[in-house]
Amino acid sequence: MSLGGTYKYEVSAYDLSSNESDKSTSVTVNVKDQAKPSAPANLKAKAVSTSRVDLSWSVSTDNVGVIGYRIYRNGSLIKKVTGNKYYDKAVKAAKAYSYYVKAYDAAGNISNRSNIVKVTTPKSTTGTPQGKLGDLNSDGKVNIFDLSILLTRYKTTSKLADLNNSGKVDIFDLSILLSRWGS
Ligand SMILES: [Ca+2]
Ligand SMILES: [Ca+2]
Ligand SMILES: [Ca+2]
Repeated sequence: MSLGGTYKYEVSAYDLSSNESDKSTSVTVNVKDQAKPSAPANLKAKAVSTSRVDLSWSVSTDNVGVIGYRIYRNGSLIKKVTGNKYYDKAVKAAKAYSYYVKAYDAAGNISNRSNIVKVTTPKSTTGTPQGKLGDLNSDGKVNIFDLSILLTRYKTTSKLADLNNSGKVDIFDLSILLSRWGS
């Protein structure tokens, strides 16, 4: 018997002439669900940003019913969920992570683990200038137009042309722009 639940048994006896006896008093037996769910399959992980990995998998089956899933990151349980997806927002940029998932039922039986997936989050772009250094008009190239913009801001505190973040636009910024000329 693999199904968990409560079962009631009664016993009666027959003789050779098929006379049936009175039934015995009934006996009720609680059978604990001891069958674990199937392992979740097709686990997929995708790093959608520097701080988020999206997980999804195929649902497990169980003789009684799957209650939820346990999610493991780098071998440690990080979360229990009821559905078959999870967005891990506690990851850091430029790090490698491995994940697997296990299903569990109401009786506390835990499945074997799913396939293991490995994912690396992208590098953080925080703190670096948007676009190409020296491309002040953001047209994809460093050329005369950017030089013109820099020169109109020369000796000012314009952040746009202060390529080395020194607080003012001067010969050093001009030098950086010229070194990137044509790129
Ligand atoms: Ca079960
Ligand atoms: Ca430009
Ligand atoms: Ca500067």
